[in-house]
Amino acid sequence: MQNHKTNSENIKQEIDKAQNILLISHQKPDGDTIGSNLALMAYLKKQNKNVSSFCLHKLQSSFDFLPNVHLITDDHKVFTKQYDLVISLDCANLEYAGVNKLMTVLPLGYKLINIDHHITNPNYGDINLVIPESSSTAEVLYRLFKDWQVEWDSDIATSISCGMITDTNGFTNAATGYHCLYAASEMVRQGAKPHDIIKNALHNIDIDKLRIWGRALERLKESKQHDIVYTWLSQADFKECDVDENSTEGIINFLHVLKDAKVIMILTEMPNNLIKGSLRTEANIDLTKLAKIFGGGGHKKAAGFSLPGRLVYDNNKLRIV
Ligand SMILES: [Mn+2]
Repeated sequence: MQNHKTNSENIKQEIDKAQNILLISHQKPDGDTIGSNLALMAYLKKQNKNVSSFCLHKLQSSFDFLPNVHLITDDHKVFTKQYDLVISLDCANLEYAGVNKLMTVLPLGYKLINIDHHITNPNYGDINLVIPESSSTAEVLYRLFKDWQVEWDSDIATSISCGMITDTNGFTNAATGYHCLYAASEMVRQGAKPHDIIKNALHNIDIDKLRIWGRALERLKESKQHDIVYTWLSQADFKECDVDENSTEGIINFLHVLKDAKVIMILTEMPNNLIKGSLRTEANIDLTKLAKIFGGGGHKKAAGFSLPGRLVYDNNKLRIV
């Protein structure tokens, strides 16, 4: 069991001592890992620290509205420099973050601080602040900043809000608790504009993408026997709608609007003769057990797997061949 207050003080002490600091966001970045990174960067810059900030993948343009987002780089060279501190944000582990190999290049002598909210986080840092009850890493950071009595500004408030809003899907998922909403209201007081953040970071789907969502929606099938609602998308769909497989992100979260669906599944044909399965539930079911049958894994409420093959639908039946 971590003592948050002690960890919070330890982190503050390490930051006070450090001059050169590297911040790390996870690959395939979302609004939480980016918002947390930028909020901490803004604070560190105010303390006159030299800050480098890394994410393996280029950021989507939907994050362009965030203050100083251009300072996050995907240039591997940042790993050749000497740091006093390396701080990972929203990274359940370093492999998931996409940096485990790059970290081996880092000159030794740094301390690793791990700030996160994933329950699966194995506390891989020298100092760990992992709060699974938090809606987002941004909310963990909010608590830190409260402990440190940080002077808020609208840039910090916007970045923290972005993390909380995106990880709770606009304050709609089960992680949206009292602490999250309290923090969110204070961030609005400090200059964050929730409507702008939602508009930029969540309501940003273009027409081609929505068309492929439409295909997935019109094919929805229900298996009463297995308590599952499912749909699928083929390579032909992606070609015809002129989008790639990433455009399916978001469909499965949208399907939470379904009444009485215990398990939701989307099967997606990938280009390399693989079929990707995504599973979600809001019921008290452990989806990792289902995913494991197909060699996959994940979280209780969100899991996935990959299978070789192609999807064929005929005679009202979906088959993998
Ligand atoms: Mn997160």
